[in-house]
Amino acid sequence: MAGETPVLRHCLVAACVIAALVAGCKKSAPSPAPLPAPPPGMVYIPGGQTRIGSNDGLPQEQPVFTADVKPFFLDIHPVTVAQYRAFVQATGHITHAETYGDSGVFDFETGEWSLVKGATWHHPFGPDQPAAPDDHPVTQVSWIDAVAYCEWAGKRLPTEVEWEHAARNAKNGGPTYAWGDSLVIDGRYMANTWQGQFPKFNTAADGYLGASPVGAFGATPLGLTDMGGNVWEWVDDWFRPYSERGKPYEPTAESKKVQRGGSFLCDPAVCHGYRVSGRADAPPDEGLCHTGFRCARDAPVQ
Ligand SMILES: [Ca+2]
Repeated sequence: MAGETPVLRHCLVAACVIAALVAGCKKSAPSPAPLPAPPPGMVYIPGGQTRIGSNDGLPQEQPVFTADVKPFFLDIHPVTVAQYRAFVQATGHITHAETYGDSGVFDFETGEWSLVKGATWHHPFGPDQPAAPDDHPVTQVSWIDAVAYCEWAGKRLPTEVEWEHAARNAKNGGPTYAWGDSLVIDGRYMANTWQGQFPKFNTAADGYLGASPVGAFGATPLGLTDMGGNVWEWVDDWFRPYSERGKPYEPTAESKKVQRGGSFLCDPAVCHGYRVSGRADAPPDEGLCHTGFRCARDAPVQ
């Protein structure tokens, strides 16, 4: 360049080098990896640090703690009667309710629980009551029956932390319910619960006295349904106070497994279990007419 001084030349060279580096950096900047494609019927749940429990909830939901969750896949909805039938037909599995010959049933007339002979996953309220529709969540399955299904399907039960993390939409916080802050949004019930006064007066204003078809309620931002109400869902963990987390635990004959999500029997004045932090517990061999489950599967870490 005519009239160019050494200093100016150096500056121009330096500017060119910097521009090239910037361009190079832009070209080599890694683009976000695509999220793993979920298996059919499942949703990808991102991992991360998550808050578990509620300072406003029941004592068993306290103290609040944080946990690191790896990404995983979770069934969109609870396992259905049709899905469970396929498992039984393929494996010949016999549930605890069938082995015992009776199982726990809630009577909407008397408002009481009792053991009913012949109550099983296909007739959850007893043999003289209607069969469970194929698209309803399977019930009258024990924790062990649920584990057997998940293993057959190449899956596993979610942990309690995973379940709540998914209900919180992997947001490390979030609203009271998996779908938002209110049970009724724009005049529409977001979950199948109890309206009226438990245990004898149920208006069924949400359209259902008992269970409802999966997917009818509670679509969440992550694409899950039924993460509150309809049926309680078994998760993997033994039921323990959160204050005992991390301490050694040896299960006994009295130990119980955790259930999450609440059910169609939840009247918030008595049981507000369909909040994201709600917990219940039951013996691992117990089936009930309002208890089901969904499965999870490990996902690649991004
Ligand atoms: Ca209902």
